[in-house]
Amino acid sequence: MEDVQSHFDQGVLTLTFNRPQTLNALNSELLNMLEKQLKQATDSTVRAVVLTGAGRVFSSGQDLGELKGKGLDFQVHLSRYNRVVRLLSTLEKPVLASVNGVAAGAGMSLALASDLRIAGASAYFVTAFMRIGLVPDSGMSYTLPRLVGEAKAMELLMLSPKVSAAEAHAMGLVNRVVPDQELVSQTQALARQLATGPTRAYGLLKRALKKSSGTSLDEMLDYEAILQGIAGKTKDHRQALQAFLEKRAPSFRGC
Ligand code: T3D
Repeated sequence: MEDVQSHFDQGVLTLTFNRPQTLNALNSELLNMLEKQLKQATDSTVRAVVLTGAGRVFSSGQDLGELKGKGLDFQVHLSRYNRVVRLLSTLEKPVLASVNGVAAGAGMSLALASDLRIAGASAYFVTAFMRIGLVPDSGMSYTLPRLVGEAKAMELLMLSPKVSAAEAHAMGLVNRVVPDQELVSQTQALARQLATGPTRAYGLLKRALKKSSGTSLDEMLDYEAILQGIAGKTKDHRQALQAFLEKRAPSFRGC
């Protein structure tokens, strides 16, 4: 069985971490495969990506057996995570993390590097790094404070508490919490909604929000104008405008 299962349907590419015997712990092979799948997700037929986990959890984070067993070179190993996180962040289409069970350590990092998070009601998050004497990596020291604020991020990273789906929702860590038995159907419904949206504009939106966190309003106004110049030339924009004027629903094609 593949460490990352891939399923494509109606514009939605679903990538499922598939090492359930270790609670989908992330090892080198899985990360290499994930990187390959995410590169393929740049294909224009893919208009939304879902990340999820097989079995009872999303991911337990770094495979601790691999960490101990092989005496991994941290720099080499982290570069695998970093390539994956950069791909998630720069992929110009929506990425949705569907969190079942638990997202721990670098598993949580991958959920946070996604654009939206939907969680089952019994799911929980645990930063986990400090529990094994490591600092946050795979982007978590960047994404977590931006989602929940610096004080809360410090608490979650220092103390590594279990954060329930409801708590995660209240602090802005997840966008939606749904009954466990509806997680798959509601994830796919949301992903299909995104896959029928204005893909180019979503990609530009990602660029805008990424840039906004490290820039001034003045610079952002100029950058918005550049992005709008691109969005304004898309077929999706032109037909949506026409649809509005004709009082009908737009039909986006992602170009
Ligand atoms: O190079 C680098 O930079 C390293 C990068 C590090 C980034 C990180 O991700 S650091 C954080 C690593 N993750 C953890 O520390 C979490 C470890 N796991 C847990 O704390 C717990 O397993 C969970 C809270 C996730 C779930 O608990 P529970 O009670 O539901 O399950 P369990 O019984 O603990 O685990 C079930 C099995 O999965 C068990 O194996 P067994 O006994 O049935 O054969 C357990 O050993 C295995 N497992 C769970 N997590 C991992 C794992 N095996 C390998 N790696 C894991 N991360």
